[in-house]
Amino acid sequence: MSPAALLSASLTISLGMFHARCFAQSVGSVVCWGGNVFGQSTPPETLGLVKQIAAGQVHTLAIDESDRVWAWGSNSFGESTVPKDLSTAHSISAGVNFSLAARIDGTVVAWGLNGNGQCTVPTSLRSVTEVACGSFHSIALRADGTIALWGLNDYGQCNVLSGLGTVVSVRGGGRQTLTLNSEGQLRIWGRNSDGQCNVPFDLGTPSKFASGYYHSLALTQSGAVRGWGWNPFGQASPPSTIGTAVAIAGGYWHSLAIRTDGSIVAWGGNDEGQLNVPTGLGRALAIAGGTRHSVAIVAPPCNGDVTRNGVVDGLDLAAVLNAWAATSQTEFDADVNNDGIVAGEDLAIVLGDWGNCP
Ligand SMILES: [Ca+2]
Ligand SMILES: [Ca+2]
Repeated sequence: MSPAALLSASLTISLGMFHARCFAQSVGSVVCWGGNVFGQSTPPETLGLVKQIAAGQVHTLAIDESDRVWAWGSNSFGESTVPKDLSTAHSISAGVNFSLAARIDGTVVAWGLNGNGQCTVPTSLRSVTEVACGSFHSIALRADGTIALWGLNDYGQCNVLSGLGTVVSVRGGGRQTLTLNSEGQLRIWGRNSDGQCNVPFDLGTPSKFASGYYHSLALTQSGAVRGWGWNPFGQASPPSTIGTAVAIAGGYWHSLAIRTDGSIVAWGGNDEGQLNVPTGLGRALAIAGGTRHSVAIVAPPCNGDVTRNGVVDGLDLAAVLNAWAATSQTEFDADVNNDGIVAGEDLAIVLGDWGNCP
């Protein structure tokens, strides 16, 4: 079959297929922007692909594809010195000059500033599936849906409320603790200076939730971003230009979302460039907000293998052509060279790789 005929056949086969395709891929490269006074936006050069990120006040954490924990940025309190007894982790979080990690075995390690006991992990704590940092307090979710809280408790943020139900996910804010339970109920407690604990009555069951310093964010089942709480820079007012989102994150006074096409939207305060999303990033997989910096995991270049099935063939060509013809010019990995548009260059890359296929 000639390349042209193959292409034609593939186009027919792939119509609809490309759009229905769902990447299982979850690792990518770390990209940081905004505040970098402490090097919090400069990942180590040796850092490879990562699967999880966390942004603290002025430091940043990542779990790489081998489950190892990395840290960079401010190290005034040792918050960027990963403990030697932490080999692998499945959950990380970063607060103000301290860090938390849940090891694969379910134990928790904390390091950095311990002025409020935020790094004094309860000795009996086991079976932890997720950790979250507030600014000065720590949150751990156990496999049985219960939570443990320790550290600064000036607004009751470390009091385990009754009636939380079976918790499935946790987050920390400036002085707030956030939990989502198996019934889809979001609970927020601690400091409520700006209404950040007042979950909107019409929110329904959020699919995702996040906290800024004194503002809160949620993603509805239909992908709409909601915000409430402290709002001097509009950080709690998601712009209508977001459309449908798949991920959200809060910083000190800025907020971030990933659209369905993998592009990033940032809003709120921009005093250190935390809203200046680099152009041509490619498809974002995860996002995190530090005090004045932003962190994303971006899908690695796919070269010509747009469908990421290990083979460069007519389906990859078809995927590029489909996206090229579509209104959205940045759809998925058809933007092979990650420059923000799907164009002839992307097609040329696929054709070049096709020629190199065994
Ligand atoms: Ca392919
Ligand atoms: Ca391109």
